[in-house]
Amino acid sequence: MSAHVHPVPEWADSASMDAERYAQAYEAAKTDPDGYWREQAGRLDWITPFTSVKDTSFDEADFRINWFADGQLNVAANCIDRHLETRADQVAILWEGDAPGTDRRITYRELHEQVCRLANALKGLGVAKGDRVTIYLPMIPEAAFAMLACARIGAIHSIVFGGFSPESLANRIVDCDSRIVITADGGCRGGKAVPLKANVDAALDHDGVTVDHVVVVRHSGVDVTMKDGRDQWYGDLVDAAATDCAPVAVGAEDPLFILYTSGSTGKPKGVLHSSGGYLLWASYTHQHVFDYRDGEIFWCAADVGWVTGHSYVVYGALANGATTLMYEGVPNYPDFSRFWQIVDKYQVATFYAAPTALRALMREGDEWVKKTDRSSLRVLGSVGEPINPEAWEWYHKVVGEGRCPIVDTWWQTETGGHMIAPIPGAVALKPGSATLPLPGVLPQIVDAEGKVLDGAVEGNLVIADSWPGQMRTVWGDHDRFFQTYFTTYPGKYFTGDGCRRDEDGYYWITGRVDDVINVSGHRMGTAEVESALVAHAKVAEAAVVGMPHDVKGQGIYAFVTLNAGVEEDEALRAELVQWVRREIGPIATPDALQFAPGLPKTRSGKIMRRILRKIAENQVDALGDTSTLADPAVVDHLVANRIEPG
Ligand code: 6R9
Repeated sequence: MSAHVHPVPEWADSASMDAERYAQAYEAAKTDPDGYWREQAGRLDWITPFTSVKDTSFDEADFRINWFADGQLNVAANCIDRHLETRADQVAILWEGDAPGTDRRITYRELHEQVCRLANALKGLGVAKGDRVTIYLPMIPEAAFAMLACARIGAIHSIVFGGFSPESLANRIVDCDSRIVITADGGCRGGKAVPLKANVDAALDHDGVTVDHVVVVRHSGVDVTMKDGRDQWYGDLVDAAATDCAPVAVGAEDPLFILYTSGSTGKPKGVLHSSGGYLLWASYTHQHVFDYRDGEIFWCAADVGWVTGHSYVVYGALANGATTLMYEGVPNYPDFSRFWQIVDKYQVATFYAAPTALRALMREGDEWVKKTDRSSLRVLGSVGEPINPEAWEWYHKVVGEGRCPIVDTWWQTETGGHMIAPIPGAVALKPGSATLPLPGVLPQIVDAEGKVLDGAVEGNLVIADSWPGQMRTVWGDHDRFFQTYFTTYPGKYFTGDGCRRDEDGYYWITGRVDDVINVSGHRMGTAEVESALVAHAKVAEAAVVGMPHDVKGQGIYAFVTLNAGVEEDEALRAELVQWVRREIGPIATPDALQFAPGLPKTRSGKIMRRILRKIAENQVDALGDTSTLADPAVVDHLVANRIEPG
């Protein structure tokens, strides 16, 4: 592989880690994890100091994951209170609204007051330590207030991305049995209204939802119906609440949040993160991977509905006393310069986004970028999916003018924070590679049988030992946690990703090896889309696969078998596409939907997705062996009726 190598930047000697310190830290974390993480945990304020550090095992017989287990802390106090002495008047959150010219600035002092008021209001509604609070908000400061208010009183938040449907929201409310939802009247994205409160109302009509309180932020100004005794305005509640609320001491292993994510089978899993280990990981990685420097403006463009927003818009950034920028809107509204205008407006130093957004902007041409200044930028980040070298080079040359290192960060909802990523002062870059593991991360590449492969090889990516930011369980189903991640390769955490390691030891993520697809950086289980399709009265069976997509990375291709007697036509095709959109949310909208009188199945009835993937990719010459199919003729029909994705 002769990838162009970009050397470490000239400012490496003033960076938070240079090559030598990185090598030392990596070695220390590997040989003496207790000593290394005991020292690193000093970046947090502890109410009760811990004595035990790492107490973990991935083996079935004594499976356990505990970090700093006898220590106590409060996450909100770490993100706010401890900064008040030195930075009360520093801006904690810069907010830029969807419409240019709408903005807010919240200092650490104001953040403290807002979070205390809401924490008191939640207590007044009966929320206690360990209770689950569902948050369904747009990208507004109240989302951060709500997260931190929960953390302050030891409640567990569960954020549901505002693009999810009432059905998806209801499922997530029921799964973690939350009795309270914090939402807004509506959101605004690209000048379009998002009916959040109406979606909540619809979700609460679903069976099994037992929500007592809905707290509604007045934001977009749309009309909403407020149900007496259940719904209350956020503004009224916090206005009436006291401005001081003592942070409760929580155990390091007590849960901080649940975040639902898609897997290869079944319903989305409630990924549960800890308070101590998670916050340490978010803070440590934010510091080193972005080479964050005091006083700089940090912008992570992800929504707080995803893990990237949790760890880098809120927890990592605020734990480090940063000024974090929250942007409500989209990259292309009112035009394709918007991101870079915001960079100039706030003099952003670090910009962190998903490749899908970069590819969408790249194809509009360089002028939109070049007419802005961007001289404040120092580090650029990428997350969520593999970044193709072409987009990488564009990001580097055009957006960063060759000046800013690109940190391509590989990690997952499950990992809590960055895992494989270049520390900018320490590691030379290769476009398309997430480069090297962070201290404390022990990646291995294994073959299908689990044999560890050495040297330059390709296989499946596993992590051999625990790190502090690791998820602790699947909410309500610890066995599913163990089964999903620790049984494919016993004794190791299986990531679900394929990976190549080159001759320099650099890691190149090749994408998911399970039935998870990655659409615009959003994870989707093909099984989820299939179950939405078969829930339609006219559908007998469905098989969904990913296919390459220029902008989204992967698109969704659905094969649908209709019930006997149902006519195939364009109206039904459009109806089914809309149906999925309504059932799950716009991010799950199929890019192509092909009617399939039969699906390619083995004699034992297993759908051969390998063949469907080839058809979706239009690689019909490479279908491979079809002789084991129960009825090889179905393949010819599918090939002849392939849909060109629109
Ligand atoms: C943070 C986040 C996780 C999956 C992961 C992988 C893909 C994320 C990547 C990347 C290549 C990167 N992924 N970052 N692939 N290079 N830098 O995205 O979490 O939504 O849980 O997705 O995303 O396939 O397994 P999540």
